[in-house]
Amino acid sequence: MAMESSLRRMFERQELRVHYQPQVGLQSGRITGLEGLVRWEHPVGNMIAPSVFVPLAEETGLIVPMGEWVLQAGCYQLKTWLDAGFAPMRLGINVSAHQLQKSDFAELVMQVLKECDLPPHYLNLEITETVIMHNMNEAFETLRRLRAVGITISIDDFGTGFSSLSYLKDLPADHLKIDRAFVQNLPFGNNEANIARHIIEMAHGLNLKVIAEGVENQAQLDFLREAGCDEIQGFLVSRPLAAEDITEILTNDE
Ligand code: G
Ligand code: G
Ligand code: NA
Ligand code: MN
Repeated sequence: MAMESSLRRMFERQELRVHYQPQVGLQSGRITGLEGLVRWEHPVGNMIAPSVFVPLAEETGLIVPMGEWVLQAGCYQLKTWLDAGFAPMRLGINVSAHQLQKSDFAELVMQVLKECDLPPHYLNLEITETVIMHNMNEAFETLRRLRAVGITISIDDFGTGFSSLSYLKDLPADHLKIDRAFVQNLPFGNNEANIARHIIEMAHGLNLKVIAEGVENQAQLDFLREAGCDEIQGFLVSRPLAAEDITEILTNDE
């Protein structure tokens, strides 16, 4: 397939970029973290949507080197921001099933942190519940090793998988990200409002901080604040942006 071969060449051509989307604390109003999101700058000019090429990269296994590249580029970039004197914040990196399954995944992550001279507590790995459920015992073991050195874990897209809630009781994680499907219709729609409120309450009971995804308007923000949500991410704060544009936002956030 044509797209697959050009996907394979993207490394040599250096067509990958990382964009960053801020996460903001609802108490402090400050930026607490940035989620790195891969972008492919195809030579034909337009960016090809990650919703198109990420699934393809997962199918072909290319997600493994791609994910490693994003991790490395993101860690170097965060280190650059920290060295420039911006306030401490986390870097969120998405991890796919293929990556988490590799027996040397934890070592690889620690190696990258070492190369970048980035203390582990700055790194937050975002893992969907579907990926964790895929091979739960081994996934838990890997997550425990990562957390033992100070790396934090977020459960991404919470509520959209087909997993049972039973895995939550022993979950080695720090944050839970409410999927935007549950945020979209807030504060309207009794069901959404109730689900969101109860996810937050349950997460806090499990000692997890809650990040709401896909927050686009003030009414959603007000509801989430009232419900005790810890942090938000979404177009209301900012779209995912190139590093230069994030530098500008960080400068204004001082
Ligand atoms: O940015 P958005 O369109 O940006 O992303 C689309 C999808 O691609 C999301 O589900 C997001 O989690 C996923 N994605 C973006 N960047 C990465 C990445 O670096 N690794 C993995 N595994 N998924 C990513
Ligand atoms: O699967 P994951 O949660 O990593 O995906 C993040 C995706 O959500 C990216 O595609 C990103 O561009 C998108 N996104 C981020 N904020 C918003 C938002 O406020 N509204 C919508 N519709 N999408 C968002
Ligand atoms: Na994510
Ligand atoms: Mn998500």
